[in-house]
Amino acid sequence: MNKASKIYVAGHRGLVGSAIVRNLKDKGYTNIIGKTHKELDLTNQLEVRKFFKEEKPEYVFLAAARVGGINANNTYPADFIYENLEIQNNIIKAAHDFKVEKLLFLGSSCIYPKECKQPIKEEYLLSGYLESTNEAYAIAKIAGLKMCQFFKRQYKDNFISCMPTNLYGPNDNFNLQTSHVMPALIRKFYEAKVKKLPFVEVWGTGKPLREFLHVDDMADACTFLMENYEGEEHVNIGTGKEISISALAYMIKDIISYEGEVRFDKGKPDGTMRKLLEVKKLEGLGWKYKIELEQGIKNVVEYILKNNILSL
Ligand code: GFB
Repeated sequence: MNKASKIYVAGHRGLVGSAIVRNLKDKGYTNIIGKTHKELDLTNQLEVRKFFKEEKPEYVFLAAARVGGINANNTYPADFIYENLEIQNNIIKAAHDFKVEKLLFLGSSCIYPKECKQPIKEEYLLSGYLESTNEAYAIAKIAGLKMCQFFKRQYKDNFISCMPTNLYGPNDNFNLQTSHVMPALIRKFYEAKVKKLPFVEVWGTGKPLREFLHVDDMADACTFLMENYEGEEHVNIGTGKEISISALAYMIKDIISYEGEVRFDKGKPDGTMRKLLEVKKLEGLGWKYKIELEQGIKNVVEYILKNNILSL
């Protein structure tokens, strides 16, 4: 990839895609293209083919996806499997037909089995049953990474995949019904502080462990892989560190200086109890995360206040 290469970031306005665009610009890449959902419906095969034929991108970051937290995944499994398969099938096949130099497909750590040995090595994929709350999304993502592998194997396409852990950062979804835990808890604690509410409700038992990576680190790893990795196997992206949902809640409570109570709603699902990625492969290639969790959360809080994201 050289600095003038034409790079298409699919999903350039989302949490992940927007971070990749920022990272590419910071590194001096000048020819980055993106299309909004209105301009290009990625579930429409004809539109996607027309776009690739006309624009002829040389590099593709496939960061467009239907995503959401545990509740959204659990409530809309048909939409999650269908839309994600459509988006990735259309882009990967068009990238093949219109001779894209290299493509990076982004998945998620939920592709691994529910009862997986920890920390999770890349090779543990498909070694057991999936977590039911996000099975639809995980199956679509597994299909995407396998598709990249098989196009590489059969046609020698330079298509690679990475599997980031739970992400957070600017441009996240702060809708409490569909978001992931990090933006949800930041919103809940902030609202509770402003509205002087007596308690904040945290879903589940608080016992599940999660690994969180700031999206700017993830984007840096994606550019790094695009520049340096050509293997058939996908690569985990994470910190190698985990925290319980309960400890995360108290960390956010402290950062926001909320004085009320924390309550756990055990009627809500915990999801998988643990999904810590092993990141030795990525570290062996020469990349490591930089942003520590507490600092990353402070950055997000600053960002929402500065941009009035929650508009309370
Ligand atoms: O981030 P999250 O929605 O998704 O939830 P997953 C993580 C944990 O936080 C679960 C708990 O144990 C939730 O029950 N939690 C506590 C909350 N309070 C809240 C809250 O207010 N909102 C939310 N959303 N959670 C997703 C998958 O799994 O992770 C996707 O569904 C994807 O497929 C993504 O892989 C990265 O970590 O459980």
